Amino acid sequence: MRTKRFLATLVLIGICQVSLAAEVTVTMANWEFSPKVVNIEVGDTVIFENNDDSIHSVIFPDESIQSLEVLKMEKKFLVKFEKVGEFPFFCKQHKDFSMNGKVIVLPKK
Ligand SMILES: [Cu+2]
Repeated sequence: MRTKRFLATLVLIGICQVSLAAEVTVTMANWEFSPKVVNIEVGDTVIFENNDDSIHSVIFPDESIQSLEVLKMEKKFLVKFEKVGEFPFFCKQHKDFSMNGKVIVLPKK
């Protein structure tokens, strides 16, 4: 029974990967991004979610990627990635506290 369920899950994951663009959530808490490194494919969306008790920001030095100067508490910021590459980002308010991360966008399988 367990094995069957496991196999069914694998099949479902396989189907999702070929048909759907994914969404990955990066939370902001305790002045850290989590996860710090996000691996996605072209067309996927990263949702930055501020779960902290202070404001943050999401700044991509690469100007072709949309940044957000102020992300208020309990708010979300969505960025869809349309090209392959590595895109570092940081929080402007807390960059001196190593509040940063990176999105790695791979070609679609
Ligand atoms: Cu911050």
